[in-house]
Order: sequence, then C-alpha cells, then structure tokens
Amino acid sequence: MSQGIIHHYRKYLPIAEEAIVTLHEGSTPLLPAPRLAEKIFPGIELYLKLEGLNPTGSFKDRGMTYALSKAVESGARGVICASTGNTSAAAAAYAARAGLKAIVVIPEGKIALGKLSQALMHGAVVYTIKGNFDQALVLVREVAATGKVIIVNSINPYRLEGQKTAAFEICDTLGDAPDYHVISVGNAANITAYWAGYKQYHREGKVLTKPKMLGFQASGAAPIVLGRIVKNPETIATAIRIGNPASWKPALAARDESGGLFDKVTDKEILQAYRMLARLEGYFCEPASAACLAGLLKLAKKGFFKKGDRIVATLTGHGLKDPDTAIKNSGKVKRISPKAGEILKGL
Ligand code: AN7
Repeated sequence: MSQGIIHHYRKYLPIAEEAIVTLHEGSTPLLPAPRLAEKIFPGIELYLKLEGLNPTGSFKDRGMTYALSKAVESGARGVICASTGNTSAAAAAYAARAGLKAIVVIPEGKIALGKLSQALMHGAVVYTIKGNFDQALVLVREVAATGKVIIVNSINPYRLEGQKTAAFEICDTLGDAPDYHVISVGNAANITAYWAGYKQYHREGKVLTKPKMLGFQASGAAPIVLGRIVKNPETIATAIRIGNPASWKPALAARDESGGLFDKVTDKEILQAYRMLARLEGYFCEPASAACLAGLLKLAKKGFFKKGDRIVATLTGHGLKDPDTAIKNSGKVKRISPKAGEILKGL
C-alpha cells in the first residue's frame, strides 16, 4: 500500500521527512470502461482515472499534501484558499492533519453540499462572498500578500508539483502514455500539471510518447475556448464555474505543445454523460468531472477518434460530493403499497 504521493514519488517532491502531511492520497484506480467506450466510439480503449477515490473525494488531495507539507516546513501558521468547493475541502482536511488553521472563501450558494460539509467538519473558517470564484481568488491573493497565511490555490507551485503525480501513475500503470488525455477544465491547473508530468516522464525516458491533451469547459464558463474572460460564469457543474482561470497561459501551452484542443460542452451534455457513466460503468462522478466525457462524446460524433485509440479520462471528483444534482437529474423514487407484486413491476 502506498503511503501517499510524497513517499511514492519522493525524488520528484523533495521535502523534510518530518514535515510530510499526508492522508495516503494517490494510487487511484485506472479503471477500464469498455461499455462506455463502446457507446462513445466502438474500438477505442478508454480508461478512467478515478480521482474521486482520493481521501477527500477529489484530485485536489495530490496538490494539497505537498502544499501543506511545504507550509509546515516553512513554519506557517495557517493557509488560505478561494474555492468552488473541492479545494476548500482538501485544504481543510490537510490543514487539520497538519494542525494548522485553514481559511476558505467560497461563492455564496454555489458550493455542492458535500464539499461545504467537509470544510466545516474539518474546522476551517469558512467565509462566503456575494460573488464568484474569480472574485474570491482576487480577495484571497490580497490576504496572502500580507504574508500572514500561505495561499494554497494552484498559484502555489507545490500544488501543481503534487498534481503531476497523477500523470506519473497513469504512465506507470499503462507502461506508456495514452494517445489522448481528456480532462475537465476550470482554473486550468490540472491540465497544466498533467502535461508537465507527461513531459517530465518523457524527458526521463520513462515513456516513449506523450498524449494529446483534450480540455473541456462548460459552455457557460468557457473563457479559454472563447478567448476572453467570462464575467458571470454559469454552469450546473459548479466546480468549474470559473471565468478567469489562473493557469490560462500554461493550459494553452499544454494544448499547443501536445497538439490537443479545448472545446466546450453544454450543461445538458454534461448531465447526459454524468448519467451515462453511472449507469454503464457503475462509477459515480460529480458533474464537473463528467464534462470531459461529454467532450469525448462530442468529438467522437465528429469522427475525431479511430479504432485502437487509447484514451485516459480523469474523473476529478466523486459523485457523492453533490447529491442534490444527482437526485434532481436521475431516477425518481416511487411510492408503492407494500406488496411483492408492486415491486416486481419495476423489473
Ligand atoms: C471536480 O475547488 O477550482 O482546471 O476551487 O473541483 O485545475 O481548476 C475545482 C476545480 C475539475 C477543475 N473537476 O480543475 C476548486 C476548483 C473538479 C474540480 C476542476 C475542479 P482545474
């Protein structure tokens, strides 16, 4: 069993041993998804990187273990972040583990319930503003500039270093890089980190190829696709409700260097992919994660893929983070009289 990504990839994540803060994150499954692959484009090979199986239920744990460890090493008293939810959950959990204070700033009314419950349960100080993530990030940057707390948003370079390990794991498992890596994009840190990870493994000769990076944004929050800041981003996938991504430029570099693309998908397409995954493969991701699957479906319809293509999709967060959206957009509970005959009607 892995004791977390810092121990596992020690030479890539240098840190004093006694400063390590870990919840044994990483080593997440790379699950083959043959039934979903068949629906998307017969003949492709599809793998799902189940990042929702990290300790706080999202990929953020990879960056947070390293950011919090570095914060401890530097003698910090507390950390701060703006968040659409998952960053705040991970920051709160790892800060608790480290014995540090966590302050989180979230957009009012736009956080999935599971994520809010995590931040509160782990004892973070939670502030909400009448504004969106981008505005919260501006505020948090200003507070961090005082030097009193360390920012653990992805502008903290240790976050990206930690998140690179997901690409390492995929290469270690497959024995090479996939042809395509598909991923949902919000603040654009994760796609940047994956690309850095793939490039690093390639440079070191651990893999012979690099994937084309395919990034998907929600159509109401698609600044990178549109090429302009979106002032009022809106999408049902609240995790990626971001209009001015911090890692915009490096994400474009990832696209260009890899020969990939960015595209957008509607909320309707996101919800379709979200249900399709849950029903065909028995895995439940959050809406933001499903955006990349909606993107695969969109590209496949245009004849983008060919037989034998090997695709990895990162499912960034667990479906249980956002039970409201799941219940509103899936089946209905039926009230019956308690008779066996009634029950068998459902078959
Ligand atoms: C499930 O928690 O930005 O493109 O504040 O939670 O690296 O931002 C979350 C982002 C995709 C996008 N999927 O990743 C936050 C936050 C899920 C997410 C993304 C997020 P980036």
